[in-house]
Amino acid sequence: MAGQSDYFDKVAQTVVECDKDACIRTLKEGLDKKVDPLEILEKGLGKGIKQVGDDFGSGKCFLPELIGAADVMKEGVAVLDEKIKASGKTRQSQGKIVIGTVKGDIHDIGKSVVAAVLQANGYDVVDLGIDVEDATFVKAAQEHKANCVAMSTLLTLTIQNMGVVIQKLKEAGIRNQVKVIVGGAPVTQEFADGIGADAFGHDAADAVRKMKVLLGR
Ligand code: B1M
Repeated sequence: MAGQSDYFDKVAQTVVECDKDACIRTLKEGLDKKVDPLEILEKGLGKGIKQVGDDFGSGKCFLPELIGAADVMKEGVAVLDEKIKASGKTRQSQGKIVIGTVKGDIHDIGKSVVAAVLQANGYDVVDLGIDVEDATFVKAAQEHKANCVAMSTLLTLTIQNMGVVIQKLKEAGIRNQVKVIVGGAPVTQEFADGIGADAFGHDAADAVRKMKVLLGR
């Protein structure tokens, strides 16, 4: 598609303006022209929501705008999600992952993107949702015989809950049976090392790269 960067800017602008109809219309235009859905997500929708987040952080916009933009982003992700999942070529399962946003945190867009991209890459993904209790991660890992527990958070306030889950996995005696990967805006490699996680994913594509190394497949 000619002028892809203009196209991504146009997608981003629909999020900034909280214009759901324009967003869906613009996404469909791109998909019809075979623009990569993951690129639309990261360079278009992602850019728009980041702009709104920065404006919110600096007091240029307020919670209603943040909520409105997040709604548009979610609708947009749902349109792209199907295409991203369908792009998975692998049939044989590469492993089972339970994923969720940790207790106290209701941000679900990034976690859902990571889940969709892992699924597209052949992993069986059990999405526990948002505000997930520590014990729920442990129970789900046991019930689903998961190979990996994946945790997301966007809040500095809740980041420590990732370490708590790792502690609970140890107490349940299953820490050596499951790998742990963590990610989300405030999470760093240093933090992941500090709490004893096996890996840190910078973004969805990085999460897949790390997962391949972790599960050796
Ligand atoms: Co909130 N919010 N928010 N928010 N929000 C942030 C995170 C914030 C940085 C905004 C700001 O102040 N500039 C700030 C956090 C500050 C901090 O703690 N450091 C913040 C705040 C303060 C809050 C509230 C407390 C606001 C309030 O109520 N006063 C509140 C939280 C309530 C709670 O959770 N208890 C709140 C609420 C909300 C909304 C509900 C309005 C909405 C979320 C809607 C939803 O998710 N359904 C929202 C949004 C949209 C944002 C921003 C603008 C965007 C987040 C997003 O969806 N990004 C965000 C600012 C920002 O990020 N610039 C902000 C797009 C998404 C694709 O990216 O989630 O980063 P992201 O995921 C990426 C990577 O991080 C990574 O891969 C993903 C794909 O590339 N990744 C992983 C994520 N998880 C991973 C896991 C992995 C690997 C990679 O392995 C397991």
